Amino acid sequence: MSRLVYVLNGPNLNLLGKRQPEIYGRETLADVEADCLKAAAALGLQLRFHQSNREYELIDWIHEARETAGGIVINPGAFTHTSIAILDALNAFDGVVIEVHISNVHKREEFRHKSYVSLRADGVMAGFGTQGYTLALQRVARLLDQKT
Ligand code: CA2
Repeated sequence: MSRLVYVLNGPNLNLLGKRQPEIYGRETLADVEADCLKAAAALGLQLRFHQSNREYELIDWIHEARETAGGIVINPGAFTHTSIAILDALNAFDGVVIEVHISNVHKREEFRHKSYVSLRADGVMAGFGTQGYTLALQRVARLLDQKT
């Protein structure tokens, strides 16, 4: 299976490190991308890293991944709790899917406890801060190794 992994980020994650550091930490999304690129190189993975505030763009990247990638790491932001369309797109993807949340959504408001994406995800990281992304990449690499 392909060792290309898409790391997808949903709405408002472009504000990472710029507001609400008490919840999301001080690292910016550019810092997260740099961490992911470093981790991917060490794990023998190739990476495509994207963020969008638009649901359809996330869906288009998931469709693109269907053709080329072995894994998707996705922090869908608030779409986690609302988007059946993103769930449907992920259900059409055959590779590994890991869902990431920087904060521990289970410690927060009730509406954040429900995730449509978890119905498809092979694993879920929540509350590990931005480190959750590189931990998710480790898991993708392990699962891809097991498939070879
Ligand atoms: O904990 C996470 O990673 C979330 O996916 C983040 C989403 C939230 O809606 C989910 O319930 C949990 C929100 C992303 C907003 O990101 C910001 C970052 C910095 C400042 C403001 C927003």
